[in-house]
Amino acid sequence: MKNLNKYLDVAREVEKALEAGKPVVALESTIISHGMPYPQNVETALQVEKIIRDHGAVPATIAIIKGRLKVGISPEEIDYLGKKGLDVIKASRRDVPVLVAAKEDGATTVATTMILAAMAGVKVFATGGIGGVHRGAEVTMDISADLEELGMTPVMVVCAGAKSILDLGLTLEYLETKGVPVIGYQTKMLPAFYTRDSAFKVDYRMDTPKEIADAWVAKLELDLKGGMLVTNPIPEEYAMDSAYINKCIEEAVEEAKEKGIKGKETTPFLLAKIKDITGGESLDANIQLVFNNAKLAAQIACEMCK
Ligand code: PSU
Ligand code: MN
Repeated sequence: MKNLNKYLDVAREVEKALEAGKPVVALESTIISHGMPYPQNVETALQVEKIIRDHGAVPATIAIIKGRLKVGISPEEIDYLGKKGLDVIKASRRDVPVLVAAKEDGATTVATTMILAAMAGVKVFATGGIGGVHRGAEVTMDISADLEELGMTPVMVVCAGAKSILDLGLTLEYLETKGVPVIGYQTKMLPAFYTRDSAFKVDYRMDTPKEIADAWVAKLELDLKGGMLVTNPIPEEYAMDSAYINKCIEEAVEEAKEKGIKGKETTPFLLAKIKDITGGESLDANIQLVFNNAKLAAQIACEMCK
């Protein structure tokens, strides 16, 4: 392996777990600084780590701090990123070398979290929702780097599907092209983040963490490039009414178009707008589905270590 020590800091607890073949679950930091307001972002991030521990795995929240690539940050560092919020640079793959050289902070997206997790040898990662093919991408070409990363980097991502701020049909087509298996946990339908269903089917339904772990280990051992996407529906009691949330999303997408929001601003703009329109109801749903994904990811990571 390349010597990455010059750039990479793996937390002692994470390193020890990896050396001992114990389960580790990666977590992203864009969700902290760009995905939720303070202080709920910090409370959620700390609670997610606790849930992972309660289910027998070691959490590794990933970020770039003063140019260091960090796999496993401290509660103080989580608080720092949460307070600094939108002033932390949202770091996708293309941003990494610049932030490293400039010794800057970066909040890692799904794509970048996968990259750093893979550098450290972490194979399972839990988040809320992934980026995907945006609506109108046939004109704007706005396709999240998350999808490219899933096509090339060997980290499993456990999420609650994708929000319908995206074109879910095109997102699935893209993942198919890139050879990424899309698994539904106890469901045949692709969950749409706030809701348990969408109009689209996943590739495979799997009902236990073990089934998912077995498929993932096979993909890793066969050295097939890329990751796997596990979609876990939001728990019934926290799911939102689909007609209502879809109307809010339409409104947010329309406003982004009017304001000419582009590039890396699009997703954070839409997330914040939806939260405003729903008066915080979407934030509660968001928090609960992340908890739910953390639990499943820990269960899968534990199965892989048996
Ligand atoms: N979708 C969400 N919540 C999020 C994100 C996406 O429901 O917090 C964040 C993730 O970090 C994801 C990133 O990797 O936005 C995707 O941004 P973009 O569409 O610019 O690639
Ligand atoms: Mn984009």
